[in-house]
Amino acid sequence: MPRMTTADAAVAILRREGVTNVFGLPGAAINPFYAAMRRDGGITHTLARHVEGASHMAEGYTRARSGNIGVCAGTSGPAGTDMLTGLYSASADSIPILCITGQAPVARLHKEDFQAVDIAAVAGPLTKMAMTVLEPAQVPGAFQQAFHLMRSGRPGPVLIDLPFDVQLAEIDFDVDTYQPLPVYKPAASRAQIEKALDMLAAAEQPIIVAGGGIINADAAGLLVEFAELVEVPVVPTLMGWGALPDDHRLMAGMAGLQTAHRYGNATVLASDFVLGIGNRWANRHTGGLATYTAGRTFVHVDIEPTQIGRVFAPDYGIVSDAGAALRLFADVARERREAGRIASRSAWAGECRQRRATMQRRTHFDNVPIKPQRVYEEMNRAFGPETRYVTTIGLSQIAAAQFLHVYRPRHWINAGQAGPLGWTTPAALGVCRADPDTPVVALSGDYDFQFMIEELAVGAQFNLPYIHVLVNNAYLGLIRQSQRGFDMDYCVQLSFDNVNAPEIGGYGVDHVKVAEGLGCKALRVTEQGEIGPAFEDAKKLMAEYRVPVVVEVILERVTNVSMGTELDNVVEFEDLAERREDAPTAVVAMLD
Ligand SMILES: Cc1ncc(C[n+]2csc(CCOP(=O)(O)OP(=O)(O)O)c2C)c(N)n1
Ligand SMILES: [Mg+2]
Repeated sequence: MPRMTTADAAVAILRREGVTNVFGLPGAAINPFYAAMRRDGGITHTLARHVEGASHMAEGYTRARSGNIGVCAGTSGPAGTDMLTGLYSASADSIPILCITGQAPVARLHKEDFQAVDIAAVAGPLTKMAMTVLEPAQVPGAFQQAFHLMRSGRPGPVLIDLPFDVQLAEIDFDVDTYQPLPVYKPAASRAQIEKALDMLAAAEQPIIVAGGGIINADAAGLLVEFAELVEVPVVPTLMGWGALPDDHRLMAGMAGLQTAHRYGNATVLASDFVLGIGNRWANRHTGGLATYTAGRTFVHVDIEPTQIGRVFAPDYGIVSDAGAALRLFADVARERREAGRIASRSAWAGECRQRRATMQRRTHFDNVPIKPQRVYEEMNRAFGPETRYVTTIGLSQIAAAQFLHVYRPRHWINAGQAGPLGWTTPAALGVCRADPDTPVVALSGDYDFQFMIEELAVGAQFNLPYIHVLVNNAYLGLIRQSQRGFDMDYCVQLSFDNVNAPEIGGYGVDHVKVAEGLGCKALRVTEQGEIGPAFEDAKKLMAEYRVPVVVEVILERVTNVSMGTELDNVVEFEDLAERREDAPTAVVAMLD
């Protein structure tokens, strides 16, 4: 039997489970694992500048490509605690990542050793398994179980904590006969699908709410097929956006309090039946439940049994992987269609399209300083359907969801539930690592950008080119807007007179200089006519230098973005589109 250190066994298992990339930052307590990676030679390591960044890179890496599992690694103590935010954001969005930490030697764990923290206990609620491996012979099993758990049922992260002496201990381990454990994914039965389709058939105005579970299951094609067979409009959730192309005739718009369209909310409110697949009734999607559920019948399909009924009791629940359910939904719907048993929905689907054609928000403003809406209009012009967008939270993210277009699954990469500031830059770098051939456009507000700005150096060092659109209002904009309810503007200003950059007129940080200092290229625009040309210049710079290129757009300081507390009372702050020229890049323009 081959004899090796547990660290060598761990790396061998990573390879057998398909891992080719690790994002991390070494420290003394994880050096044996790094030594094993070095001996193996088959893993590309990306050195983060902050360990939290490594965890978000791992998330971006997973989210970009089906089957990927991002791995982040760090030393004992603060490295593990730094990565907690990545574990939270991954678990909240059902994203598998593996976090590997070093730890103090077993015999000293209880002695308040240098950088010894009980990371497994701390990470417990954020993971599907968090384990400090105390017995060397358990290491292979811990890794095998980690991959099984990350891929089974509702996907999510795992943390494995390896004491220093455990990493160095030798065990007998045969890599050649190692096998990943089978993955557990519940599947709907035919009787369940028939029943759900009967309920749908009884409805007059049905919709499908398509969640991120469909993207996790790689089932976007099946969703489109099923929706077309039953001719039912689709409302994607924020995590499901891209499962149905934005220019599809059954795309009814997103619904919710913030990241939503006016026509999406109106269609949900006009519906009488909702088939939710792989979604979790997020509160930013539903708003108040009384409004959301009144007069509607609900069927909920989810891979995790305890998700059914968590937010409200559906009329009928099915425990199933979204892909397995959609395959059967499509099969049964096809049979019914061929038997002439599917009623035409063209009147209702046409009504939803009509709402889309008439309920657009205005994007075409010529103001200087620039209004944010105009930036998204220019992004729609400059970036094609192949673009992968990456963003996290803020007015910038909310407006992006209202105005940008997404045409493919995994092309809207967003920390939907956790919304951790600083996520965008490292997540975008992880996306670039996962798929260097697809153009990546990240979007940040000024504060999200500053939060983990050091990670730009990682993009410069490892030649991970992407375009980072930075919309600068010199404000914690979303919080400024939410403070209107408290009648205050308190601790949300990011503006100051920069003694080194008087030319930026009180907007505070000179992002161009910082980005350049970190090895990236950067452009700043202040007038709307410069935005489009700057995006074209950025594409050229990216191709020439192979580094991240920042395009900073100086915005007007205060723009309130549409939002509310109920689907039927989202407040509009700007003029609505009345003519085609008011929203020239709205997808509806391409529909008719
Ligand atoms: C770690 C963390 N702290 C606080 C928040 C709350 N928060 C959400 S958006 C936001 C302001 C973001 O400002 P900016 O990135 O400039 O975006 P803007 O809203 O101005 O577009 C804050 C503080 C958060 N999401 N994450
Ligand atoms: Mg801001």
